[in-house]
Amino acid sequence: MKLYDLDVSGNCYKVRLFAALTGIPLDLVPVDFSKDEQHSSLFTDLNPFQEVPVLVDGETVVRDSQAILVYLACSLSDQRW
Ligand SMILES: N[C@@H](CCC(=O)N[C@@H](CS)C(=O)NCC(=O)O)C(=O)O
Repeated sequence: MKLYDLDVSGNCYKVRLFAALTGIPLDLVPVDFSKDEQHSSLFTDLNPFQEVPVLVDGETVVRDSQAILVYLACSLSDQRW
């Protein structure tokens, strides 16, 4: 799973923390806000809200930290939503 991430973001941090505590490996993809990457067309295609975090798991894209936490929790018990 890929996490589009900003290191100083609390919303990203809670996702990284949950994944670390539960042993879910994440490939971190830094989004460089100093270069305005969150507004680039590449990132906007992924998340029209132009915000991090974004989780990509195959075809599934989750665009909100709370939703990502639920998604990861469900993946632990193999539930699908
Ligand atoms: N509801 C969103 C809010 C995410 C959010 O506010 N992300 C901030 C960073 S913490 C962001 O990407 N802001 C975009 C900007 O400042 O251009 C979530 O919890 O995932």
